[in-house]
Amino acid sequence: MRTVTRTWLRCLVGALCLPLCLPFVAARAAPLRALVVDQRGTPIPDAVVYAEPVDGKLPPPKRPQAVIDQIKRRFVPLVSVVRTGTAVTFPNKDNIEHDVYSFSPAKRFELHLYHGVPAKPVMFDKPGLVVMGCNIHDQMIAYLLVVDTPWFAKTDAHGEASIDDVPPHTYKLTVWHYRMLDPDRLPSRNVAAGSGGPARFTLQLKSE
Ligand SMILES: [Cu+2]
Repeated sequence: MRTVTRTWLRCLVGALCLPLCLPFVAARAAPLRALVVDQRGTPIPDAVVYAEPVDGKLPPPKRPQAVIDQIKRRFVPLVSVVRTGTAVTFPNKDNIEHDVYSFSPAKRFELHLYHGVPAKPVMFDKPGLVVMGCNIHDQMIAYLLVVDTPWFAKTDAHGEASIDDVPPHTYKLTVWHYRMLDPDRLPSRNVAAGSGGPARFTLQLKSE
């Protein structure tokens, strides 16, 4: 009798849990992929690809943080992408001082001559492009694209980017590169997550 009751209870629990679990199974994450080439068909590294859900539903931010180093009088990496509201730290790993600044409308700031890690990170609270330099070393430049989504990636040496673990949905995929001829008109396309092959984008680039 006890065994029968236990089996019956298990069935009941299973029947109750199944509908509760289904949404989680259905909401399994899928990748979004892109291939970015220039006007000659050459794959482009360091292009930013970001995905905004077409219904505008975004997960709440989790106090995102990022790091942009200064190594051998260069910013590393040259190109970064972060979600709006990200705190970025700028460690100086050289044994000379740097003075990091930006005049970009999305974020004006200056970290006066310093060594090591600045005490406070810089908060990037507006979307847009932030171009950074060093007041001492003119050749130093870095690009930070601030976007209103947590789903983004950069293309690798093969021009490929994969935005992993996005909930299954349709997204507006947008592409940006720091050498784009027309940065005011970013190419974009609606793509369903997990829909197979990469979305191909051709960018018109300035020569280096
Ligand atoms: Cu410098």
